[in-house]
Amino acid sequence: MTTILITGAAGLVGGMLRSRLARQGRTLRLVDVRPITPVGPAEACFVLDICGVDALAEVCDGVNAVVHLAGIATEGTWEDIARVNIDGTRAALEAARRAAVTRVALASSNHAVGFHTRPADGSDLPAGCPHRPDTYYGVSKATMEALGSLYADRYGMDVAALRIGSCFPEPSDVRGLGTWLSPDDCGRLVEAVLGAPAGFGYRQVWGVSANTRRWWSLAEGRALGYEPHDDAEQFAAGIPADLPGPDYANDPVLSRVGGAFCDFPLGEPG
Ligand code: 15L
Repeated sequence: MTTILITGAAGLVGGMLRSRLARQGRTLRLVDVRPITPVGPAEACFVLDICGVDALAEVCDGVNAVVHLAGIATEGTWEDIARVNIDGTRAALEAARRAAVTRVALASSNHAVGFHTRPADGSDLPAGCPHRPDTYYGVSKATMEALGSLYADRYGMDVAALRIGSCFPEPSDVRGLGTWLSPDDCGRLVEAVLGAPAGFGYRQVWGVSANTRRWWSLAEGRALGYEPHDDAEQFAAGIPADLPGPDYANDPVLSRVGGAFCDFPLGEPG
């Protein structure tokens, strides 16, 4: 893959991915509403509204894959979420299609399925579990997945929806010890999607590291070639709330996929 377009490249995950997707002979096209400076020698920045399909399709010309990260990253008003996250995802997929780009990675979120709880038998929650969004934000990610499935079925595109957990430099709380996606594993996951053999259609995978306390399945990611290396447990000693021992079955934050998002007031920007 020699030319990759990243939408929302000025955001947190975009910033972590740029260096991790850099390869000899590869160019990154960085799209955002905010200008990005500085850019590297193998990067080009395009300041665009994510809902502008025509301009986006022009920037997609000659691209091998789109990594769609653009969007509001937490709860917001319905109007904002609908425009930026839902219209924006439709625009990214439609622009890719018009430019004959056949591979797209979508930054979905655990909040598309936030009301699922830990399986009582201790098994991993599959990435194919039905939508149970916890917020308007979660609805936008469920819709993102539906749009990805639509474009894969209609146009034969390969679209992977990455149900990202907590992608930060380090986990910050007990929940994060299970839900963390390390920046390096995030790079590995996207690279796996870019390198998977053509024709995989639509896939949903969890974006999570090989955490000791993980309870989301890695099977679907591994089937695409993702092999995580990191484990949040290395940070456990620095997380004080880990004492005297978390109640994973009953604590409302720890027992549900979406944690505290399940109790966020709907439509109130976080
Ligand atoms: C998300 O989808 C958010 O974008 C991120 O900020 C975190 O809150 C994360 O989920 C999480 O669940 O930890």
